[in-house]
Formats: sequence, structure tokens, C-alpha cells
Amino acid sequence: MKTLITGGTVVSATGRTAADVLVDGETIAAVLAPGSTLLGHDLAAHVDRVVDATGKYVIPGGIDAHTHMELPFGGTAASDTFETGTRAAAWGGTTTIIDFAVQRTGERVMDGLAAWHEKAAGRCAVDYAFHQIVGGVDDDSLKAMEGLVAEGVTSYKLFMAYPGVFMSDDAQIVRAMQKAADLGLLTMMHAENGPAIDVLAAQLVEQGKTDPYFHGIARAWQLEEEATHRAIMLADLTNAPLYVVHVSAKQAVAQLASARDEGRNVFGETCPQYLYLSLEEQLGAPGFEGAKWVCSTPLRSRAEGHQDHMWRALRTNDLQMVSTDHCPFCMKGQKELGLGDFRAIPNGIGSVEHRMDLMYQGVVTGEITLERWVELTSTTPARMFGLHGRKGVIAPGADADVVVYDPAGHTTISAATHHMAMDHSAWEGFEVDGHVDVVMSRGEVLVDADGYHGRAGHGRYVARELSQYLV
Ligand code: DUC
Ligand code: ZN
Ligand code: ZN
Ligand code: ZN
Repeated sequence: MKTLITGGTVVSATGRTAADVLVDGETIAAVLAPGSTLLGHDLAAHVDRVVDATGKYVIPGGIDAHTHMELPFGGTAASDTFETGTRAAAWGGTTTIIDFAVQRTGERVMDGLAAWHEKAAGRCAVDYAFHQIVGGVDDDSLKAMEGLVAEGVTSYKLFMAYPGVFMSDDAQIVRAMQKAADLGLLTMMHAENGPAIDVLAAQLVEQGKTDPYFHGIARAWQLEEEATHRAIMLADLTNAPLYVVHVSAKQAVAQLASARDEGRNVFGETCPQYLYLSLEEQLGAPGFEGAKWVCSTPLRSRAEGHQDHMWRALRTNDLQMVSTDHCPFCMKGQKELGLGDFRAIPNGIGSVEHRMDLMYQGVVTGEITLERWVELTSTTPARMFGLHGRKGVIAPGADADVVVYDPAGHTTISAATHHMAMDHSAWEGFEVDGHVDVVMSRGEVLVDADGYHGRAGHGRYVARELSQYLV
């Protein structure tokens, strides 16, 4: 099957150019001057399908490097399965997800990874890969880490929060980082001081401050800054490259920025919620509605300027990537568990479907360039997580994961029209310009003007190589 995508503007991390893209089977065969012919023949007449991208952008499919399909959390589980979550990703122009396989404290690492393969195999609409959460660093799990690279899992995550469930103490962090440095694994860190958060949260509940808003008060920015600093220092000590997930506090960005200025190999990701939503809006939400915005790290104060600072950090490369931390829970039966005690609200927001649109909105408002949009959502994720060459670029030989993005039109995000398995949207009523027009994954059209053509099982497991950001 050959497809020619004609008349569009191909956008990469480094520039934009008018070009036609020839797809042959599962890969990109050529990027050609517009209207190119082959030995005098009109190319369009010699392919099976022509996609007209006139007036539109042609970009590498989005890579969401932080999702949690079916994550067990707080006595429930994230509401998107690999089937529903990857279908929603496809609708939104994301053609690869990297989900977190989980080892909780007391479990075995390789059992966690096997369980994740089991959940995902045959169910995904788009390609998928895994990071490994190591939630119990001991001799056994350190040994198990040695097997991860061979499994194509070249990054793992530690938590400085959630004592007793996922948290690693400093001794465990040092040991894991030493091992990771030896193996070439990239250490991902949830950087919040969990024990301190738990003290503050308990005190707030004792004072009757039980509403969702107090989740963000307990998870104070000082505790993100402190943990980020500690993670950077422990990474420096052990010579382990570090990637801090879901950065939301401007003070945490400052820690990353100064470490990078000093030549340390540290990176940071933020998420759309930290660019657009705020603690003040959560406080203003009626009744228990603020629960839809309970996530960790939490939303931050707009008065303190965190959101503007996140955009700035994306421009200056103090932060390198935007992932969603897609971790959806319904209000009914899930978020509701925390009625009367915010500590019992499962933490997470579902956005896998909307990341490309929400970040394109940053192009519309002038926060980032078109090229930076592609870099933050696709090219850097590919390089950071060992997918480069196959994903994250429109280039001959790369997988034909291609999105045609139409800058025209206007969409209002709503739970009534989204495809995630959620009974509400954290983005309800959000207005975005532009929309995903055509989505192709390894040469198959998943979404076009006629709707959805994807299927569970099209998506394949992608074994990842080492990060390109190791030095
Ligand atoms: N951290 C995550 O990365 N995802 C969900 C919850 C959390 O605390
Ligand atoms: Zn986290
Ligand atoms: Zn997460
Ligand atoms: Zn069609």
C-alpha cells in the first residue's frame, strides 16, 4: 500500500517546508519537493491513496511518554484500558504511548512488567512501549533492573512520594541510581517529599479542610522544590542522568535550570494541566467538582505565576517535553471516594486525547513556535526514550506515523464528544483552534474525515533503545 500526502507543510523540530510525503507500507519512503514526478510520471497516479494536506501541517505522530492505562491507585484503577486509552490517543494525533508498568512495594519487578504486557497485548490502537516503576528497591529488584534493557525498557521511575505504596527513601534512590548509571537506564523521578505531604494532609483533614482544593495545599511547592533538588543531587552523586516527571512548580524548574547550567544531565517534563489550569480555579469549582483536577504534582497558584513560568521554561529549554500523565478516573465511583477526605481522591487527569491540540493552542497564542510544538510532543520524546529514527521524525525509513493537522476550525473540548473512558473532562468547555485531520500509524489511516478506522491490536509493542540523552 502506497500513500502520497500532498500539498502540506512538513514541520519538524528544526523547520518547516512545503513537501509531499510518500509512504510505502509501514514506513516513510521519501519526502519530496511538492508535485514531484517519478521518471516523468505523476506520482499521485501511481499510489493507492492520496491524502490532500493542502493548507495543513504534516507532522510526526505525537509521542505521549507518560500514561497510566489501568493503573491501580487508591483502591480503584485508572478508567482507560489500553484499548480505550490508545483509541483516544489516536483520535488526538498521538501514535505512540509510553506507559508505566508497575512494581509496587512488596511485588517483583518482572511480574509487574509481565502484567503490563498482558494488559496491553492485542488491545492497542497505536504503538506502545513501557517504562518500569520500581516501587520497592531491594536486592531482588536491583537484580531485576539488569534485565530491563533487554526487554526494551530503558527507563524506570522512582517515587519520592506515597510512603508504603511506591516511595523510595534516599538510601533506595542512591542504590537504584547507581544501578541505573551502570546499565544506561534513564531514571525518572516523581519529585515530591511524600512524608512531609502526608503530615500536612493529615493536619488539614483534622482541621476539617477536606475539600479537593486542600490536596494542592498539602502538596506545597516547597516540597516539590526540595525533592527536585534532592533528586538532582543524588543523581549527580551517582552519575545517573535524571528526568523529572510532571514538573509544576516554578521553583522546581529553577532547580532543574541551574543544574543544567552547571552541566548536569537533568531533564524535566511538564503537562498541559500545569500550563492551563490553576489552584485558584480549583478553589472556585462548586461542591466537589474540584476533584476532577486532583492530580500529583498538584495544580499551582496562578497568582504565583507558575503557569507562565512553565511556558517560559518550554521556550528556553529548561523543560524539554510535554507529556500528559494521563491517569483518568471517573467522578462516579472513583473521584467520589474522596468525598469528605481529599486524601482518598484518586490522583490523576485524563488528557491523552487532547495533548496535541492543547499544545497547538500554545502555537496559536504565541507561547511556542510550530517547530517547538513538534519538538516537545514528538521529536524530543523519541530521542529521550530511545525511539529516535523510528518515531518522532518525518524522514525516509521512519515509521509512517504521520498526523495531518488542520490549523483551521475550532473545537470545544467536552466529555460529550471525547473518546476517553471518563464521565467528565478536566478540559470541559476548553476552546482550541485547529484540529487533527488525518492520523496515520505505520502507514494505516486510523482517523480521517470519515471518522475512526483504527482497531485494537494494530498497535505493537516497541522495544526501546537507550536514551540519546545519556552522556
Ligand atoms: N504520579 C504520576 O506520575 N501519575 C499519577 C499519580 C502520580 O502521583
Ligand atoms: Zn508521579
Ligand atoms: Zn504519572
Ligand atoms: Zn476514511
